[in-house]
Amino acid sequence: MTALLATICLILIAIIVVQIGKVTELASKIRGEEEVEEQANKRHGNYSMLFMVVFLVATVISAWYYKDSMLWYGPHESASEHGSSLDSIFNITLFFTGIVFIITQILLFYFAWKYRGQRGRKALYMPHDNRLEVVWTVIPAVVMTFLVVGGLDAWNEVMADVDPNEEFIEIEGTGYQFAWHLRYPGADGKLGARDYKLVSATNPLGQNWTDPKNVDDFHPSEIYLPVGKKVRVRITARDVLHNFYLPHFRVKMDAVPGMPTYFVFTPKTTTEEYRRKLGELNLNGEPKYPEWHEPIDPNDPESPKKYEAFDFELACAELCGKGHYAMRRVVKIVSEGEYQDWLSKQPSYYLSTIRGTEDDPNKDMLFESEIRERRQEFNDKLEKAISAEDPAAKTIELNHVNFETNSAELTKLSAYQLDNLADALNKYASMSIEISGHTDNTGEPEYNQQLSEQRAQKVKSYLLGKGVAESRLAAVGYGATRPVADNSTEEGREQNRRTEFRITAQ
Ligand SMILES: [Cu+2]
Repeated sequence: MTALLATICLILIAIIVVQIGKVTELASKIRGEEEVEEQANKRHGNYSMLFMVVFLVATVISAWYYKDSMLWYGPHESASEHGSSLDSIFNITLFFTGIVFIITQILLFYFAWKYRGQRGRKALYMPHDNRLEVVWTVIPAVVMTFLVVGGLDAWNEVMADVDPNEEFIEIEGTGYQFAWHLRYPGADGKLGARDYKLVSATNPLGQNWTDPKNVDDFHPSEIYLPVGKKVRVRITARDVLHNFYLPHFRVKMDAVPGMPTYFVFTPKTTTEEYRRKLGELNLNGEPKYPEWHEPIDPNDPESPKKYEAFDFELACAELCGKGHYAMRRVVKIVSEGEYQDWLSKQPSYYLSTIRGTEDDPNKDMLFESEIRERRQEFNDKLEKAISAEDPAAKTIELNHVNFETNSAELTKLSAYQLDNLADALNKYASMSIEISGHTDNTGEPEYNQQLSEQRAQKVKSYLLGKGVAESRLAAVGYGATRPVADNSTEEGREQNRRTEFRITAQ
């Protein structure tokens, strides 16, 4: 029905237009063509002047109205050092192009009005004018040179790589469909080597675990950075083209598979400072940016205000596939103290996920730091046992002493803890110990008894080899008779298979 009415309306409008045309034609025949045409020209000229005024006023008003939504104004000020020089390039360019825009629009409409068709006026044919050519070539050339040189200067500042001798933080962002994998260098400050051939389910970045620089690298879910420190971001991609975009820091760089790119920037505003700025009040006590004072959930007026919940963010600025929108990560800019605090809580990816598993190429060795940690741990336990009054507290489990399956052969890495024990026995010359072997309850009791004895003996011989007197060492096998945990679970059985020693004299 509506469609029918609309069609009828359109037909009627068409008929009216045709009729008006016919009336005008008849009227011009009565009054004479020329006069009518001149009047029409004058009317059209006036309309175009009116259009110009409305159009320019609307342009200026809308630019003013939306200025706070633009990246380099008001609430969207740059939060990085180089960002401010990019913003001023934008402003200068907008200033000059704005002037040219307004002047040319005014002239365009003014000339169209002034030189509208009039009786007796003839067009002036001017094939060439050197002076005019020079004017409109030289002025734009000078302005363009000025803008381009200023732009180049900003570009060089933004794109300058770090000097290897200066202090900076290097982090890495790897884009894949559809997320960012972030990597930090850990305590050594250096990112470890990668090889795409090593990429697997457990090694998403293809880190080479034999490179010691990889040992402390960690993979956070958010970007944390201290304010005022130079940051170099290494940017790569694992599948298709992505784009590493930090809008508030004016950082934007393609992430290209097979070709690492980089960007250097220095954050100058912390997240907290930026939130405060967005929530600022003006002199009358009213919000300076009212849109930032709205609740984040429009249906819940009690929810936090937008400025309170604000976070810097990392996005992908390449249309990389249908899950592209999901490539968001929160960026937090904090004080140096908060940053160090956060750093100290980040677990190394290798040590927490790879170390000791099938994928660990370093299974058969200990890192210096691990040797130190284990020694410290052993000595602490020993001191505690020595000073304990309770006889039950005089027993220490040798938790890093292990044997090959169903055998009394010590594993290679057991030597480290046994050496700690030998050192302790040499240090406390009057100390005697009883070494005891324990098994779980699977298998025949006789076999377990025998195996536990052999294992205790093996530890004893090791210590004898380190120069400890035989009179200070006893070796006993207890089989499965002294469990410390439930033998019905695999976890419990693992705890029951153990080697201990008890201080019998000190
Ligand atoms: Cu992407």
